[in-house]
Amino acid sequence: MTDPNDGTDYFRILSFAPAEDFDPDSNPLFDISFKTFPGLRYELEESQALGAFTPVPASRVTAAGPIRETQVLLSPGRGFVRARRGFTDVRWASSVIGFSTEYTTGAWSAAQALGPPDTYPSYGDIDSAWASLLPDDREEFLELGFSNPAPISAVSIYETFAPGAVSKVSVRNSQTLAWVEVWNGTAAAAPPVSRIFTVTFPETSFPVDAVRIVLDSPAVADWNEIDAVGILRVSP
Ligand SMILES: [Ca+2]
Ligand SMILES: [Ca+2]
Repeated sequence: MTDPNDGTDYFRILSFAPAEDFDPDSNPLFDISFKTFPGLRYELEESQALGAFTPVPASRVTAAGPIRETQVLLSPGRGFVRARRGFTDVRWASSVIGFSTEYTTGAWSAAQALGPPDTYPSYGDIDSAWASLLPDDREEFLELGFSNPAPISAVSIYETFAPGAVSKVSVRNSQTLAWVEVWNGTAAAAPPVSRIFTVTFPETSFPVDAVRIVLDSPAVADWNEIDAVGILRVSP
């Protein structure tokens, strides 16, 4: 997991080297490996000298996977390449559709999971995050709506107290209102710090207007609190 709010931690060039058949004039081909947060857009730029970079045409860049093994073919005579980061939009939940329980209708209510994070990166039993009524009573769930339905490929869950209980994530097709499970896993207590738990999956073929998060609350002691939920589209 990587933290999109931490500017030092989500875009790392792991290696950068001329490709095997590199030639500065006839084949200025570089192998680049870097790691990005899902949803992060990156652009490669080239220049003849440091200072005047122009974008490398997308047709000359290949990339795959969360750790991207990229090959970039520079224009002849261009000796420098750099990567620039940018975001796809993270969209925050805008309405509560349903929930299993909530601690109160105000503090720790389901509505506390709407909008951008306002608890994270703080950690603790803080009332600006959703908490269930009881700490370890039952399987809990939260259903949140998003405006402007669009295909997505990642859901980021901001867990700000007793993380690790998420056991299932589903998304809703805005056209059919059918729920589709996109991730499941085994709940297990995570270290007691706030975290952004991001699940990624192949981009949906349909626009998404809601996310359902299931928590195996009994499996992770204490209130498993969620501050915010974002949806993203991996790029490019
Ligand atoms: Ca619990
Ligand atoms: Ca919140």
